[in-house]
Amino acid sequence: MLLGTLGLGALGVIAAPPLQRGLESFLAGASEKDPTGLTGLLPNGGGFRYYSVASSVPHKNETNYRLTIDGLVDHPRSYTLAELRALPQTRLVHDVQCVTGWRVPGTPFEGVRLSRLLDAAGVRSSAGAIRFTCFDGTYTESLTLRQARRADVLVALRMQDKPLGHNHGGPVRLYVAPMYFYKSAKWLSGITVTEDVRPGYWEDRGYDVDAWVGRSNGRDDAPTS
Ligand SMILES: Nc1nc2c(c(=O)[nH]1)N[C@H]1C(S)=C(S)[C@@H](COP(=O)(O)O)O[C@H]1N2
Ligand SMILES: [Mo]
Repeated sequence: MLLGTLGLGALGVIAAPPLQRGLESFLAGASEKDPTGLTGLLPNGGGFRYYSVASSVPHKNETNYRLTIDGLVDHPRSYTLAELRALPQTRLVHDVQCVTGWRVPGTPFEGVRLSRLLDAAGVRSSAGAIRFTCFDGTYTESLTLRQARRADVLVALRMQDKPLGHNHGGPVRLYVAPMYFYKSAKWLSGITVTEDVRPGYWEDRGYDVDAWVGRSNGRDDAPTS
């Protein structure tokens, strides 16, 4: 059953060394692992762990990066990096919290409010959710439309007051401040407005679709609905 849900990216992960450990942790319950073995080796990790469910991810920059907004909108379009940079930027500082336990306090993220892009696209009344896709070709995420319109949800271009580097999902990642970090899809390339929530990559593997970080983390402004 579990193996039946394996995507190509996950196969890449368990095929990567150390194969035995990766396979064991996967079979132990589809938990996150260190797919590359790079954790702890990355300089300036600053408490972050590198995660990618895809074994290799293309690099994108000013010339070839595009973010597409489509689905249940009146004005589907795509943005270049320069176009995103030209929009008003919002800077937020919160703790980053991975659901596996590691945490990076007080991390600045900066970018365009997702609500601004949705308003510009003209979301249709039949819409209820957003599906996010990534140029790693594998990872997906989801939010309800109500969650997506929160002021603390960004299409992030900067982290720690620097342009978002490739390892952290640059040039553009989703940043969902009030939720566990798996909601913050790296290498963001598509925002599709849908009728209903379609669970994302880890959510298909057992993670909560509503991933509010608990009160123990000091952020208790999450609605309980
Ligand atoms: N595209 C993509 N986004 C992703 C992931 C991933 O594997 N692929 N992992 C998620 C998880 S579980 C975490 S904890 C963070 C890790 O972000 P970092 O690599 O910048 O530390 O990215 C999230 N977004
Ligand atoms: Mo995570």
